[in-house]
Order: sequence, then structure tokens, then C-alpha cells
Amino acid sequence: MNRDRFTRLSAQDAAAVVKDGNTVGFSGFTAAGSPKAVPRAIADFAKAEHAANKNFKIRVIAGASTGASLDEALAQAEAISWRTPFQASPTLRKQINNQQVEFIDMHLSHVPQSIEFGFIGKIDVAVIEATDITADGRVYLSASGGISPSLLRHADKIIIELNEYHSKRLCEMHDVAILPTPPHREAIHIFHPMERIGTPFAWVDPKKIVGIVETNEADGISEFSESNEACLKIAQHVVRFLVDETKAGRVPESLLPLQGGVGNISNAVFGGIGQCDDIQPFHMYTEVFQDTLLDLMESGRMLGASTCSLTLSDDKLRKMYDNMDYFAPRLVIRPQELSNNPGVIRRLGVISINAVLEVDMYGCANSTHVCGTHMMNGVGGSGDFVRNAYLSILVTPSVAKGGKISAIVPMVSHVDHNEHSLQIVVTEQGLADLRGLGPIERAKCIINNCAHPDYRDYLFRYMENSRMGHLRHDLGKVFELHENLLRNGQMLP
Ligand code: 0RQ
Repeated sequence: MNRDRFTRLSAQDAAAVVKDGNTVGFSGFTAAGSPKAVPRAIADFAKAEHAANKNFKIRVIAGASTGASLDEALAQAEAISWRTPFQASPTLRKQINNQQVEFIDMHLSHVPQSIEFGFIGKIDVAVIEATDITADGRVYLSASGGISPSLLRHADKIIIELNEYHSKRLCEMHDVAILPTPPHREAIHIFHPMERIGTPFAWVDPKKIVGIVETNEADGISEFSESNEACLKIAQHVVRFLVDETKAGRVPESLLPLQGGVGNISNAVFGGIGQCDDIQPFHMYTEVFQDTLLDLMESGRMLGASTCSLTLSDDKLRKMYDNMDYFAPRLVIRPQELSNNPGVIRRLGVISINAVLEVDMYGCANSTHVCGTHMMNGVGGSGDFVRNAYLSILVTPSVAKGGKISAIVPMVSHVDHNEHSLQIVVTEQGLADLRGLGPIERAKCIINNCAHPDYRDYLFRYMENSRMGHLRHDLGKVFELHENLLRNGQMLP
């Protein structure tokens, strides 16, 4: 059957399907696989409506963050009233923090079931980037799994952005499945990162397809900057720890599947792992597959990966598409309900490595809210992994903003990961292994190994002068460093 049965639309005509107040679901997990032409056209339409003094705002849901043509374009057009579950757009961030946009910060693994059960209301329109579609409703997704299968099932109207730029061979990587709802959920048969349980395409009822918009556009992901010294030192500590764990027999020689967050620290850590001869080639069970990982896979240092997205810079993605005979059998792209599934992460014994803003003396961590109020990006998938990994490693430079901010504080100003979930904290200063340590030992270990020397005295003094209990805290002073920062622009007087 032929896809030509579907109406071809311009991006503008497709955008006109979206009405003020609609909830619109988009494909994409990071910029990978985000639609481009239709959200840009919605943003243009919103600007025109606003210029004519008409209301136009939509509720936006995607797998995670999106590309610049989506969140950033819509936010600049002041076209978003509500957003979930994650974002990384500078303009949208400002609007969230001045309460112009309602933002629901969610674990990414929870999003498909929130759609499935209607927790977030009905999805009026979904815009899904695909490499192909058949007349009977097989949708071949592009560079990410995200929430696309759930959106295709639940949205009232579907617009497909058919992007010629992406390789049609991506279907060899996709493994699409939607979990049944409780009490019909069974064990998920993923016993190895590369094991597949689904189909290479997602399904849609063809009657829901309003039309197809043809595009030919890269995801527009730029390369990471060179790793700085702090990132490289963090990488060295993590690598040494992994080697020591294999020597101690707590991790097999072939390692356990690794997960890494996005960003420069993660890039440096995986670069370091790749260069270490004492670490054997390994697998990943992760949610983002970024540039360094492609290099490791190409050199044979990484054997294979399960991911939710190919968050690769345009050059690296092109390199992959030019060499699909090699890469296609080594990658599985899953919807986020599976890439981030707590049960699978626990079963596989994933070792997770994620960046945070701040960690407290007892091991609670804040990934999201600066000084307890201002949203950075969101918890994303970090919570899915930190809570359920075999070993949860959190990394951060010991100081931010040239030393004005300490990442080690008496109490985090917002809790995303708690002391019960994480085991290892790493800064460029060193590594704190918290396994088996009680609160006071944890505090000493974190301050001695991870805090910047400029802040150690303050943190030890805080602890000594605090009220004794199972933990020690002085509730009158617990946020003194944060208050100093807000008042004077730096944490120490
Ligand atoms: O700001 O660039 O203006 O100087 O925060 O910090 O050190 O460059 O690190 O880019 O890895 O981001 C936690 C935000 C770290 C990210 C976070 C300032 C610092 C800088 C960025 P500037 P760095 P990163 C997989 C997993 C949650 C989601 C997640 C994140 C900026 O890793 O969003 O892990 N994680 N998902 O100066 C104030 C502090 C600060 C601070 C750093 N304590 N107070 N500002 N900064 N520490 C991906 C998905 O889920 C899709």
C-alpha cells in the first residue's frame, strides 16, 4: 500500500489545524527527531494572531527537550501556555521562571503512561517526524523514539513531517512497543541492552492523519566544546572508580551497561572510559546517544547501545547514515517508557552517570532548581536512572561561576535525588563512595573528597555547630550559603 493516499500539506496549512488552547504532542527527544517546519509555522501563526490582538497559546508535550525550531521558536512567539516534561530552551526557561508558562517537571519514563491514562488530558494534535509511512498506518520514526508511539495512538489528529534528511535505514534500529496498562502488564523481556521486543515502526490509525508535510532538514545539533580541566578530572575519577570496581569483583570485567546524561561532563567521562585500556569494550543502556559515544562505537570500544535518541551533531549523524551497515546492528532506539524503564534498569544492573547542580553533605542532590526556585532544564531521565541503577554516580564541578557557588552545600535547595538513591559523588576534587556509610561519615566523605578547599572549613564548621541527631543540621543556618549568594552574588562572605 502506498503513502500517496495521504494529503500533502504545506507547513502553514498543517499549522492551521492547531487551535488556540490545544494540547499538541510532538515527536523528539532532545532535538533528535523533533519536527521542524510545522512548529515554526505554528510560531509564525501565533505571532500573526497576537499582532491582530487574538489569543493563541498551546499546551506542548514532547519526549524531552526539543530542537530550536520547536520550544525556542514557540517560546519566542509567546505561544506556549503549558509544557511538560523537560526543556532546554533559554527563552522558555525565562517564561517558566516568571510563571508565564506552567511547567510540569516529570520523570521521562512516566510520560507515556500519563498520556495513556489521560492524566494530562486529551492530546488534540500530534506532529510526528518520520522517515516513511505506509497507507495502512505504519509510521517509521526518525532519530528518536520518545513518546511518539503513544502520541500516534492517543492524539485526535496527526500530522506527519516526512523528513528526507534522515536515513530510511533508521527502522533497523527502532524497537517500538507500548506497555499494556496494569493489571495486564507482564515482565518486559529485555535481558540484554540489545534485545528487541517490538516492531521497527509505530502504528497509527490512518483515518487520524490530517496530512503529510515534506521536509529535508537536519536536527541542527551542534558539537560539544572541548572538555575543560574540571570535566577531565571528573572523568579520571570515574574511570579509576570503574576499574577499581572490576578489580574488586563488584562489577564484571565486561562492565555492566552504562548510562550517561547529556553535556560536556558526560562527553568527557565517556571519552575517558574509551581511552582506558583497563576497561573492556562495553554496552550502554541509556537515553541519549551523543557524539563521543559514536566515536567509541566506531573504534570498537563500545559494542552496542540501547537509547531513546541519536542526539548527534549534524556531522556525526551524517557519518552514521553513511555507514549504516556498521552502525545499524549496534544500536536499538526505544520509546522512553522502555529506554528509561525502572524495572529494566534495575534488572540489567545499569551504572548511571548524571550531572547535578548541587549535592548536600548527606547525599541529596538537586538537578533542576537554582537556589530552590529557578528551573534549569528539568529532572529529565536522570531520576529514572539514579533511583534504579546498580550504581548511581552523580557528577558536578565542585564550584560554579568562578568559585562564587559551591556545589557541595549543607542542604540542597531542592531535592531531585535523595540520599537513599545515590551512592557515588564525583567532583574534580575527588570521589566520595557513600556505600555503607551513615550520615556523619557520608558528610565527612563528601566534604573531604568533593568540596572545593575554599568551602571545606565552612561546611565542617556548619556541621560541628549544628544540632545533633541522626543527622546534624542548624535549621536557622541551613541555607546561609544560598542566602549569601542571593544577597551578595557569592556564597562565602
Ligand atoms: O551555567 O553555562 O551560565 O555558566 O549551570 O552547568 O556545569 O555546564 O553542566 O551543562 O552538564 O548542566 C544539572 C543543569 C548540569 C544538567 C545540569 C550553572 C553553570 C552553568 C550548567 P553557565 P554545567 P551541564 C539525560 C539526563 C538534569 C537532567 C538530566 C541537567 C550551568 O545536567 O539539566 O540529567 N540535568 N538528564 O554555571 C547555580 C549551581 C550551579 C549552577 C552549575 N549550584 N547553582 N548555577 N550551575 N551549578 C538527558 C535527558 O534527560 C533528556
